Amino acid sequence: MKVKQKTVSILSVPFDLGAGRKGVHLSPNAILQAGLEQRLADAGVSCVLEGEVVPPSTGKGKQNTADNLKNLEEVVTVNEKLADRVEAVVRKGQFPLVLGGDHSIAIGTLSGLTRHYKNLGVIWFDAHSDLNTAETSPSGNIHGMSLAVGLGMGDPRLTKIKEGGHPIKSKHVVIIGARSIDEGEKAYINDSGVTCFTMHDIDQMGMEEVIAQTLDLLRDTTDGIHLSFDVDSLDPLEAPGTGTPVKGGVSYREAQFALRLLHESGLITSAEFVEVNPTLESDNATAEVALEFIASLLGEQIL
Ligand code: Z70
Ligand code: MN
Ligand code: MN
Ligand code: MN
Repeated sequence: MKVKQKTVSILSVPFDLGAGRKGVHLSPNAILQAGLEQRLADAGVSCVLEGEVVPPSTGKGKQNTADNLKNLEEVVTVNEKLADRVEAVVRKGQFPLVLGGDHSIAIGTLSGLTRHYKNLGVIWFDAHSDLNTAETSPSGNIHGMSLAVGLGMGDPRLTKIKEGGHPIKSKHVVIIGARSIDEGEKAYINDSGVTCFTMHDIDQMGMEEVIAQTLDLLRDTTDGIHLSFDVDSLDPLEAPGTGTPVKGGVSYREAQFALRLLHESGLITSAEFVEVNPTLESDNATAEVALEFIASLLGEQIL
């Protein structure tokens, strides 16, 4: 049976001030120029372009580095705007598809979603766990803190964006693909009830079982599931255009399999794709990989 799909609303967030390297702001256009709209149309998915969440002008920045929160003001501003936009899309009954930008924009996406979903599940594909706070972060880059903020931890100027939203519970968060986890993050994962399938777990269990266990955990306990997909979860040999590559990642095929299984589950209610940096490669390969995954998640069939 073919279930009528929701209209997909595409929000572009050309923002890179949460990351340590410039260039990831070019990602939304790179993915759109790779042919996203046409691909979705061909797959029978109706979509609307919601345009850009315009980030504040760059240039100031760095003045908050004393708090180990780089570009804090800009991160707060863009995420407040994004949260309102995501909330509006959900209220219209549409499926928010957010194109980052660096992963700090998950702060706004999660904030907007939790104003609607009372028990949001989160699947976080990433080489990292993004569970730092200013106290534990080795870099001060807020893209390494966004999942922590989603869970209510960190500087109040960041966590207040979620005010009015229902708290995300740690037992409803599943990280997949992690292989670079800082000491403070390890302590949190071990104490908190967050589920983390590391690369070792994927090697041992296989991606099919990882996704099955993820969905078993979230299916009956959540009222919506957000997929936050950081392309650095992939092996850098297959997705080199990203700012913080870590070797030994998820293969293209494993990720495709995962995204098709997530589509088949019918449980995913929103998604974001982040950390494609077109300046770090001469072709558009990593944006094209992101496009393939978006198409699979939204139901494109091989045959
Ligand atoms: C490190 C930090 C990170 C993405 C790098 C790295 C975090 N744990 N996230 N690239 N996407 O600085 O917090
Ligand atoms: Mn608001
Ligand atoms: Mn990330
Ligand atoms: Mn990452």
